[in-house]
Amino acid sequence: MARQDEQAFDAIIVGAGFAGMYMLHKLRGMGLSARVIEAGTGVGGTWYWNRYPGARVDIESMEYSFSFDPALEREWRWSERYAPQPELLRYANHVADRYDLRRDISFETRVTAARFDEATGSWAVSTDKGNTLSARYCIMATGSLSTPKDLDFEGVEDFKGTIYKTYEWPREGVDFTGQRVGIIGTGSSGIQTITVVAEQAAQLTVFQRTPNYSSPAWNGPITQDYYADWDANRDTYRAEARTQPVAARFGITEDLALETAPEVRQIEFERRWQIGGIQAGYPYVDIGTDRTANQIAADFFAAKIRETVKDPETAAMLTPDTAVYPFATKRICVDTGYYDVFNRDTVSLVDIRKDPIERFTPDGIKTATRDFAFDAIIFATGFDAMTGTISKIDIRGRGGLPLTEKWAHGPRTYLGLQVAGFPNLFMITGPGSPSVLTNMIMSIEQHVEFIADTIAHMRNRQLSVIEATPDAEEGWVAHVNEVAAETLYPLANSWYMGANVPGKPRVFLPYVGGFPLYVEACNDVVARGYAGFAMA
Ligand code: NA7
Repeated sequence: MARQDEQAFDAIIVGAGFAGMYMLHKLRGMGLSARVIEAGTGVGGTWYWNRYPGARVDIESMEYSFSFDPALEREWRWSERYAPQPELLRYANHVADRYDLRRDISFETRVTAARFDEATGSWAVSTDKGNTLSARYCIMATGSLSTPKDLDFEGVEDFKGTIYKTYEWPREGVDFTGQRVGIIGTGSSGIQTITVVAEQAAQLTVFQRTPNYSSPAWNGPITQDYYADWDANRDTYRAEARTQPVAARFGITEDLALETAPEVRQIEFERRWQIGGIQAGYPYVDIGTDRTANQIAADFFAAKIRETVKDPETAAMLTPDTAVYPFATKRICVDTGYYDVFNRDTVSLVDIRKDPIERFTPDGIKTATRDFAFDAIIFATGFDAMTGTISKIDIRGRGGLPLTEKWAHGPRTYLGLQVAGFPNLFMITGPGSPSVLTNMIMSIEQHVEFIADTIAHMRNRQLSVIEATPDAEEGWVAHVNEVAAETLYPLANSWYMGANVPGKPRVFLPYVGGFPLYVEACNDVVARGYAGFAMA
């Protein structure tokens, strides 16, 4: 009997990254029992798994930290403007310690299935340890980029050297000194890895399928003055972040590139480049919606690449083609000396659209025209984003309907929080919410607080089942698509579109309306008595 009681909770939370940790803290504060199930041996999610060299956050550290507790914010001091992965992991551990979270987290346990029991209105959650827990609420805090893509190259197993994956990097680190290294992938993970490995390797060969836009981080230590300013203006800065589409202080205005004189534009682009980071790509709103405005931004970035990379042919290869994807329709990377790396004699770039990888060999990689010999090959090939992890769990809703079946043509959600037919199941930063287009920490906080408030609302009214209505879901999906169609985003074969995973439906996954509009929509739903949710 006692054992059974131990297995029944108010909520099961899947994942102990920032979302899962804050959700646990919040529910506990309401006097609810919750258990977090986490596959890793520790907390931290993304920052637990992605330990590759050079891994760091691309939103400024102070903004990429919890705002829910000003005391936590005051006592934690980041060392760098863009914190490196080990420090982000220390922060995650600090949060776990500070709020004594670990006692309610089961580590090294993976959730394999979750079934809704219509008779009891609760979820049965099974794990790879062979046990099944039951809970009123099942909350997916599974992260947006947490399932790596399959390695789709022939002959990988033949390679006699060592294969590394950015998302499963050895904890002890790797020293590439004297080695011949190949790397596949030039997204954010690849770019960050390349800049560090280039300093060690005897030879580094970068296999690029699609070049990315990258802006300089101008990373460096955070000064005492910075902290004095932040401490004095903290409330203003946090409030300002919430007014921005990306939920970070990017200084995004309503200005249009097409209505601004070229010389004024140039000054503004240059000013932003000198500040650095993702915001460098967002001086004008029409860059995201108008081809001509978009090209202006692309041209500015292209000129920066040409200025930095000495070999014109390499510079051209590193420059994205807006006919392939418009500027910033793939997430802009933030780097420390990326383009400069290609001025080293020891670094070379292979355009695998022109010279495709045919297969891996015992010695390395064979492309259509060349054989490369390597001691190590690094995969930085990305993730089955936003739906990959949720879809790997056998989730069944009303009538035993599998979520994967419901989502066969792409995810359908209400507000990115719930799915019709799957009562009491919540997603934190799920598909259909701003999530990956924003400062994740802010979006996580907003979702956790929405879910907690919703559960409190239900408890106060002695309600125990909440479910998005099919109409509300239909309306939200249509709205998500409409807003995306007004932008250039759908033109790119990006992971936002599911286009990086063969066979995945081509649907724009996040909500591009921006954080403030989204928050307004959520607040409006609450003000209208949780419109679009059926409660019983
Ligand atoms: P990304 O951004 O998806 O980058 C993956 C990279 O790997 C990208 O350059 C891909 O080229 C390349 N790739 C993927 N599959 C292949 C194959 N089969 N052959 C050659 N090249 C391939 O993932 P990241 O981990 O770098 O970053 C994800 C997010 O994390 C990032 O946006 C930040 O938000 C943090 P492609 O562009 O598909 O042609």
